[in-house]
Amino acid sequence: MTTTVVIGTQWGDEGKGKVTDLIAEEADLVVRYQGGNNAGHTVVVEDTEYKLHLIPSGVLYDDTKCVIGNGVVVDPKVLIEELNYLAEKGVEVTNFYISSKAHLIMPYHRMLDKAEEIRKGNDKIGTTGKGIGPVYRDKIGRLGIRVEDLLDEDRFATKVNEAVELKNLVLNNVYGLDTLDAEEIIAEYLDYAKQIKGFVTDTSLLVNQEIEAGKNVLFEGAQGTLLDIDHGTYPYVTSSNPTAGGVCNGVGVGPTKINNILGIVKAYTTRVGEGPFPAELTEEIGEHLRDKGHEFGTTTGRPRRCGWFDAVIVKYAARVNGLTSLAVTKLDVLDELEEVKICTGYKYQGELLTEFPTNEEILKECKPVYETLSGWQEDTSQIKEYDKLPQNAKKYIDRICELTGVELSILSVGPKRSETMILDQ
Ligand code: 2SA
Ligand code: GDP
Ligand code: MG
Repeated sequence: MTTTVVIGTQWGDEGKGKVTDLIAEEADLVVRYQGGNNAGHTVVVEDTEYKLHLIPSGVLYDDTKCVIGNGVVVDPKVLIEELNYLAEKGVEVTNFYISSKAHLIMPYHRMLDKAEEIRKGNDKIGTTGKGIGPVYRDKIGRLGIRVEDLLDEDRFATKVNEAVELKNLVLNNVYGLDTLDAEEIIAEYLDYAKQIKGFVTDTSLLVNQEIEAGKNVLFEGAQGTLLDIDHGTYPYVTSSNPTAGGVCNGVGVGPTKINNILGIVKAYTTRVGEGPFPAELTEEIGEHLRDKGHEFGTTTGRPRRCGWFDAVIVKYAARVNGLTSLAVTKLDVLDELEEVKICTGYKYQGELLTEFPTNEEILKECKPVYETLSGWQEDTSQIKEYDKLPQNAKKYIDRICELTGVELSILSVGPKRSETMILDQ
């Protein structure tokens, strides 16, 4: 039995979808534990690209069970659209389970997310507008509506009526928006209920039974460490815990059941949305990374901000997640550069910081301290064995591992399954 967590070590979009799909070949279960359809996980199989938002990236294997844990927030409209999208691509989703305790994204969550961002103006977070902050706020405030409520018509209607009464006051009085009709929402959602009720179960029981039976389980993180509500660059974060600790609460498994924590590391850094980013490159090289790496949001299409590899961040991710190994992705995107830089520390008011600061005001003022390495200027995308990599590419990867204190287990040089090297450990 092995349980592995796939964690984003930066600000998301490290290639978690690709790596999850790749190692899911050996998995019996792939489980999402946080976030919602703000996530965009891209999987490429042969020449077909799949963009997944809610359904775990194990879905492309026939026998793998896919689970949405209680820590995930579910927009049933999006879920049904995703099931239809997969069906159109010839993927039938059958081994699929949704926690009865997962919270539902309601229309007012999406509206409030967008309205709050507009109201914040220049101080906006840069959210995906999917209702993530407002739904988690209701969950913590004990006002949420869960998947299990959807399965009981009367209970659901009562909850929606109560919620809409309150939300309408805010939508109308604070944001000047039109009010919502509770009856319309109830009818719309009860229709979704018919389509998804067959998937709903006690997923904590299911996952624990599978672990007890010696099965291989993969926990697929969404977003990344620096977007974690507790450990990320608050307030420029998402509203869940993508870090490894989030697995236990978001699925209902104990920490003693978790074996490996695989940190997914992009060979450079990207961020989508607002907030501090010390190693950001705003000019030519940043644009080169964005073009060559196709760095545009998988969910929103927004251009991602790009920068050099930041070892301070990934060392921090190694600490807060207890990473056991690294999967470095997108090395091929750096192939053409004459030189590559690694941020090894920050200068803050004349002082050198080598640990990630906890305070946003400090981080905003941090200037990156770089170490420069020679580039390799060779195409790595067709290389299948680590030893065949150009010397300078190996030096770059070795330095990443040295600075972050974690060993490499996977190296990815392209979006496809075949463009990957799995190292002997
Ligand atoms: P939210 O919508 O409340 O979670 O936004 C809060 C912050 O979290 C960031 N965030 C993300 N960052 C990177 N990738 C994400 N998924 C999509 C992708 C994003 C997209 O795969 O490309 O398509 O734009 C993701 N989801 C949330 C977000 O940018 C805010 O900074
Ligand atoms: P996730 O949110 O962490 O799953 O990442 P996304 O799917 O949002 O973004 C990663 C993008 O990089 C996707 O378009 C992947 O197909 C692509 N990708 C993944 N690994 C590699 C790689 O090693 N090289 C290249 N060039 N692209 C990759
Ligand atoms: Mg993504």
